[in-house]
Amino acid sequence: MAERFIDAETCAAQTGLSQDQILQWRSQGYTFVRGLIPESLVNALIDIASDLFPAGGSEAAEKMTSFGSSGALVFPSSYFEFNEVTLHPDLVRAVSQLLEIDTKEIRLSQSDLWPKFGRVATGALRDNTDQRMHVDYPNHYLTHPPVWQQPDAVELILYLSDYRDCGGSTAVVSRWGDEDPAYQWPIIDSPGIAGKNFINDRSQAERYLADLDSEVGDWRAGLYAREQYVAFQPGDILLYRHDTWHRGTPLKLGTRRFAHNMTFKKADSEWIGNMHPGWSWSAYRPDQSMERWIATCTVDQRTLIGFPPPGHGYWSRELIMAVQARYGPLGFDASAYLQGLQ
Ligand SMILES: O=C(O)CCC(=O)C(=O)O
Ligand SMILES: [Fe+2]
Repeated sequence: MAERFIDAETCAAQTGLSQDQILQWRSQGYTFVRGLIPESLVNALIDIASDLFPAGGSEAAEKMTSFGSSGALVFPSSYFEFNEVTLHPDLVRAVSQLLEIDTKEIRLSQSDLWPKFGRVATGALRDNTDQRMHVDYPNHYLTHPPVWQQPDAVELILYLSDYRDCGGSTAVVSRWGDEDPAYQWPIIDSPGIAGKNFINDRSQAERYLADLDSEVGDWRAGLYAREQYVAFQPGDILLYRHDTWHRGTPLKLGTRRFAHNMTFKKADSEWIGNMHPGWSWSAYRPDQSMERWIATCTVDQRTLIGFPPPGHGYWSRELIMAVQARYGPLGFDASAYLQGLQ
């Protein structure tokens, strides 16, 4: 049996993921890395989240019982560092290594930083404390993930806490190859799929599924028997997939864990939905932080959210000048787009 706890492997920011890390993600369904995001940005993000969210054990914390920040800290954010981490070039390069595509072919579809709290489970079917084993594809894909060898997205969790303080490791089930019984198609033996009730709480979900079909119950018990736990420290990143079996586990009582979930997909995978309101909807905010971000971020960062890259057939000189008129007062530099016309 493999070690139950998995330590992050350091990778050099200059070179990105190692061949071993890329291979592990491609064959086993995840890789766990350290050192991709600069420490100063990680610390800035921890400060932002610490100010924004309630303390562990507080009354306000008791009310936050589900996944995500409910829009409180999602892309695009008024916090510069949040956007900077989300579209960090080293992170995006790691995604391009895993998907074997140019960074220009990658789009962001999720960025959500949220607190999970250590408390006694409420007993509700949807309680998020001790999650049922699951795959994430149903609420990202309109369809079903493609064959294992042709992934079209990368999911990741950037941890901003230390598991030695708060517990709450994400558990993953490593894929053992094409014949692995845990990873056969179609992927439907999980709550909320193919007409089954959506139950998040582990014990209630497993009782329900085993009552429906005892073989499925036994098979799922096998998934739990194989789960391994990421021993995360601030800045560590779990890169995984929409078809990787995994789950969130309970935190130590009274503690708080910050996790930042992101998803990057292939630009032409329209069946993978955006998890947040369309990016331009944020231009409705009075603070104009989204426009300022667009105006001053890099050309590559713009491309990651669907802004047409230099050389794209969308652009004409007139159109570039119109966009320049919109964003110029906020610092936009149109030169790369103008050069792309030649
Ligand atoms: O909280 C975690 O560690 C994992 C969360 C998760 O997998 C989910 O909510 O889909
Ligand atoms: Fe998940």
